Amino acid sequence: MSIPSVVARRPSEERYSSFARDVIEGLTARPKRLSPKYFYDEAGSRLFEQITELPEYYPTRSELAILRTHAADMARLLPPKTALVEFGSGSSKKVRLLIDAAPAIAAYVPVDISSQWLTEEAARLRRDYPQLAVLPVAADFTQAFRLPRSLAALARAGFFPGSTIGNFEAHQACAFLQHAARILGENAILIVGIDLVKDARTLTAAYNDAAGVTAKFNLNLLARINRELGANFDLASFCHQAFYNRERQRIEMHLASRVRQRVNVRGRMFEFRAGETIHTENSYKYTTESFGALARGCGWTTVAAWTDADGYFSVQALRAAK
Ligand code: SAH
Ligand code: AVI
Repeated sequence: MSIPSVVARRPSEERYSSFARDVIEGLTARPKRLSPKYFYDEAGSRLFEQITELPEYYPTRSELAILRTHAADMARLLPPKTALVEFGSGSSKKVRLLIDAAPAIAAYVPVDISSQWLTEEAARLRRDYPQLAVLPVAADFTQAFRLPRSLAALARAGFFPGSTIGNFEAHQACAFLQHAARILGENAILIVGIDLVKDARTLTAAYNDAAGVTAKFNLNLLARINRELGANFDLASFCHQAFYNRERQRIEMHLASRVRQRVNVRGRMFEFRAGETIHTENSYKYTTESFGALARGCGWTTVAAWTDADGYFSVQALRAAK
């Protein structure tokens, strides 16, 4: 069986220009905004990995605890000879718990926008699981992308951990769930990680760590715009802000301009008032019920839901409607 190692990689020039277009559009908007998908160049992926190990950032530890306890229950939901597609695979650490528990997983398809990081992590996984077909796809999972042809004979299931779905607005989460149903097919299982609503102190601390790693992660977005688009953001004159918006049940991350200033991006000048922010990320928090209702409205039924001992995080198995 010949297996392409990476499929559907878009030409770098195309990726570059959509990045430039989105940055210019976002900095022109009022309020200014940038998409969190652009956090993840290689430096951003490395910083995210550091975040997952911070004492304040509970989501990774909570989700890993759920997976450790319930991976066998999740494995029972998968049909024999399954290709598991992970959306936003990052370091592919969590999936190892599923692979270890589920002999049904014959192929693993990590999909990630951070292409270099993806290639390195896929190589590591291949070394550790020589029997498993590891077929990375470098793509934006919100857009159409092709799966490797060699999956044709396998059943499909999805894995979307990390509460990455929380970085979408509700309508985007719904569009993603419908898109995933088309990719995975009728009756498929999708295992999703959801960060739960909890006290504001715990939430706020998770995005304002004492070591300043989340601040670096946020500011790396400006560093990336400087690197890739030749912009002249002065990183020292912006600061990280993260707070819980209780009404909307989301953490908001912003980059606030410390002073009045002008920034040049590809020959265009963008003005900032002192205190003006660029909104860089929302991280929505759900209840088990509110996420179940969202999924139901978008073509999926909850078949099982697990939480950790603190009730901080939930992993849910959804089934695509026929
Ligand atoms: N699944 C891992 C990583 C979560 S971090 C975990 O649970 O720890 C979010 C991951 O999604 C990053 O690796 C990032 O590169 C990827 N990502 C974010 N937006 C994306 C998009 N639009 N398309 C593809 N990958 C994306
Ligand atoms: C990937 N995503 C779910 C993380 C989150 O918690 O929203 C990204 C992150 N942003 C700041 N810290 C972590």
